[in-house]
Amino acid sequence: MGELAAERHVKYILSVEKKKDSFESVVMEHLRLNGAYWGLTTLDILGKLDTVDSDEVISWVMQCQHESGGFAGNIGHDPHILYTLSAVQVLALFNKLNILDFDKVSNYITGLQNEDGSFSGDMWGEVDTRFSYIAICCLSILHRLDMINVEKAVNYIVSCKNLDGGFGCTPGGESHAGQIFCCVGALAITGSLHHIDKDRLGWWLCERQVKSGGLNGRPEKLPDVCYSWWVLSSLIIIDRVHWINKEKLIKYILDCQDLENGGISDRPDDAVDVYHTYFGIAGLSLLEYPELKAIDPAFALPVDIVNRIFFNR
Ligand code: GRG
Repeated sequence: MGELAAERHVKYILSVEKKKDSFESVVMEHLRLNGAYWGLTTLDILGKLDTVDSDEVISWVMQCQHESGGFAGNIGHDPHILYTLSAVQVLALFNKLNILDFDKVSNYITGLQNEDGSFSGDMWGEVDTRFSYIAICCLSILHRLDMINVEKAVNYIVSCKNLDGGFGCTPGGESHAGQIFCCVGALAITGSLHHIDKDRLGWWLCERQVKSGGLNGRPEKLPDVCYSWWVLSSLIIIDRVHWINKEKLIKYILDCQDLENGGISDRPDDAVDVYHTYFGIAGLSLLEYPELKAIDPAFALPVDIVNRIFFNR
């Protein structure tokens, strides 16, 4: 089996940040804060976060904050709950949460909870269990979970559970591994895992492994490296990770590396990007691949950062 080309991946991540006119940078312009979270967390898992200028990053992150308290994907764009979590995660990586006005950010998130317990992503109202996870994760990091109606939030997530044991975007929505991560993560953070039928969900999740060793996100779909995160983190949280073949998955992720220029793609020989590089390396960390920092499956941040947030205030 090949090895993880860690140094090349570090170079790749740093090069994307520098090439602001590249295709990848241009298409990522409006969601740059998500990209920053993916890239910087990858560097931290690889033990190389100190290769970036933290002051520069932090000053840019703070310029993405809107007067409502929410963060936009880039300077001058509209705020959204998606980028608000990324901003909080990036500041947490650099141990700089203290520069945030916790109440202001939390008020923005609290204002997005709907009467039925669900969350909208922004003022335009789209509802999705992704936003429930983000609200719960973000408020928990800010120690402000008590500002929302947690019971209603949990009941809404449970109403998105399907007969196959999985979860969808909204009630009745098809089970999808990405939404399952969001629902399982949110239930873990709120201490509500008893709502999950672990054997039934574990069975559905382990059936995501295909012949090549890679994982897909739902039946009959192609494998994609990013599901190494969405599926594995869920399996770990419900204590069923031993139901998949770890060796084969490690091999699949390593086969998706660009060994010349660094970076990881969705499938072998496809073009690499920061998103798949992050979820490939985060997946390897969940698989306890050597020399990688451990990552927390519910908060999607390195375990040492999560410990600093919750035990070292
Ligand atoms: C902090 C890690 C972290 C996440 C924040 C945004 C979010 C919360 C979670 C997103 C979860 C999600 C829905 C992931 C799936 C993304 C994806 C690859 C969607 C592709 O869907 P299709 O239908 O692909 O294009 P398939 O693989 O089903 O063919």
